[in-house]
Amino acid sequence: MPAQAPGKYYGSEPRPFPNELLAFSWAALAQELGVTEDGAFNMAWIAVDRHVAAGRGERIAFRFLGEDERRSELSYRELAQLSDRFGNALTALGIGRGDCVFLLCERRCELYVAVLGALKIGAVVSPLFPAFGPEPIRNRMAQAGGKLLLTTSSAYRRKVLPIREQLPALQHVVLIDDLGAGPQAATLDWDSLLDAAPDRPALVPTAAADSALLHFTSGTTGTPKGALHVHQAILSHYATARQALDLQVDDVFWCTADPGWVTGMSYGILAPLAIGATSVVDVGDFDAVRWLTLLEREGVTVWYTAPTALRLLIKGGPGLFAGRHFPALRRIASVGEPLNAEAVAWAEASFGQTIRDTWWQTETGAIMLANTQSAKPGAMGRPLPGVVAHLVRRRGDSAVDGLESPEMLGEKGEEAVGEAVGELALETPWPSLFRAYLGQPERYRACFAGNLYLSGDLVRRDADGDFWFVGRSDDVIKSAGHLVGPCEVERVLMAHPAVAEAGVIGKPDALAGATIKAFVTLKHDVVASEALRSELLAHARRQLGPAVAPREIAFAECLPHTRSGKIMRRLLRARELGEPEGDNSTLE
Ligand code: 6R9
Repeated sequence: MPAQAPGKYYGSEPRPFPNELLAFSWAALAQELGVTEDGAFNMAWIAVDRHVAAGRGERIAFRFLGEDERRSELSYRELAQLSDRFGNALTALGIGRGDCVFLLCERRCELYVAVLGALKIGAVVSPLFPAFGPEPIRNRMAQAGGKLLLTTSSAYRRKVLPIREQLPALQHVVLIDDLGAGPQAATLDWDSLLDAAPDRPALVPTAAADSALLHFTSGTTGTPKGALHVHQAILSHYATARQALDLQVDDVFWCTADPGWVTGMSYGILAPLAIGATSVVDVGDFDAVRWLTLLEREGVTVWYTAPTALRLLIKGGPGLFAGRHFPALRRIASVGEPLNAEAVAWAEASFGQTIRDTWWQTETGAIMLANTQSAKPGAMGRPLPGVVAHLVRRRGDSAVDGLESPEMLGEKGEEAVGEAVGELALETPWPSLFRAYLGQPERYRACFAGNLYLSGDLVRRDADGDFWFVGRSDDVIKSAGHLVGPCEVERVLMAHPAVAEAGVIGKPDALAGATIKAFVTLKHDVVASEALRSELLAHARRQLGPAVAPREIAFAECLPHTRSGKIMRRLLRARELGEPEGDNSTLE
């Protein structure tokens, strides 16, 4: 094992980053992106108009793929012009700096134009998952006092009309497809709105620290939290897309996330635009054959996706890959949940490419840890340049008290090295760090201790300096005195050839405090049986030892996931214990 070089957060061997990335600074990056000294800073200008000004306007920004194989392309110049028009239309409607614009529609051209147009005039953009029903829409729009909503006529009729009276701040509803349904009272039509708008530049001078994006995220308890991000976050999107995804101007990039999830905004829209790459946008949801066809036919070079999708592809069996080739694909990255080592091995066999894990949160706004050159299957990687990560233990027993000076684990002086398990904490600030939970200042304050942001994730750092996911601190199980991270158990179960996916919970137990129960789904050609159950129990016991191995294993057809692909252990637990299911607004 190589010795740790003093003062390095990355370890010394192998060097995960080329020298020019290690030497990077936020100030130099801002300069590279054309940020001037006059204090004006607009992420949409950096993402789009900057390329037009530099003579790159004819490059393709987005290639949209419709349900019916229809394709359309939008150049940087067209995106700049359309977003100007939408921005000017918003201004004409009285929407301005700091006003909140909500988006509720599938991944189609108008959504992308609207995001950039609203950002240009300093409005705050909040994208909702298109599959949300009325209640999650109402909750989020009411919290933020949304003034304008962009949606489709069918979503409007089914989901928004029933709650519109409960949204007193909502002044305008813009429908992007007034077709068929006929005009609806008290709504505006996208085409007429854009036709009437002047096509001069819509830029309103915004500043780096002005609010730009609002992403709702669910906690274990309480209402969804609206994490607010500012214009300069795009510095993080740009830097991390290069560092962690190796995204370059010539790439054909496919980020499979919907903009309703932070990944679909930071990396589905802003990062590839800032870089000047071409993004493929697929309107459809996951479909194994469609996805593989898309990767192959569109010549995707960099693919950013999530473990659940990868596991669904694995479940589809090797036959899916017959006769397919992916010569263009040079990078696969994953985010959102633990990436098991088997999925990495499968990708190496199926695509001839490893999968590089990345770790981040709605709150961090951009990737913080990533497997770059030194990909260790199953590990999340190491802090990116500009990110300083520590492992801490909160003092006091409570999850939110005792934050004043958390104990640093495995530290020697300034160095954050050495093997340890603790809560992942990041030194603040960085450009895409969230600036508020809208209207919930105490919950925001509870995320910080001194200059550290506390992530709420338990993580193990190994002797090489690689980070491994252990679990959300709130999902952690205390069984017979042992702290068990559900993810460690799930990882072992998924290493068994019969298992596609596993979700692990603690079941209250008078003796042990909690016992460990696992729910597993099986691969496509595997049949559940008592013999298999015993085999899995034995396998887990062998790998994990009796203190950590599940006592019970149940076979399931599927596991509950959030729309961003995370297993909802909280829901598995509630269903197991017959408790109320709580806030299910993000359930897929
Ligand atoms: C981008 C995003 C954040 C939570 C995070 C952690 C989990 C994210 C992960 C991962 C294991 C990874 N998570 N990346 N767990 N391995 N590579 O996912 O944001 O929806 O806010 O979720 O997701 O628990 O704390 P968000």
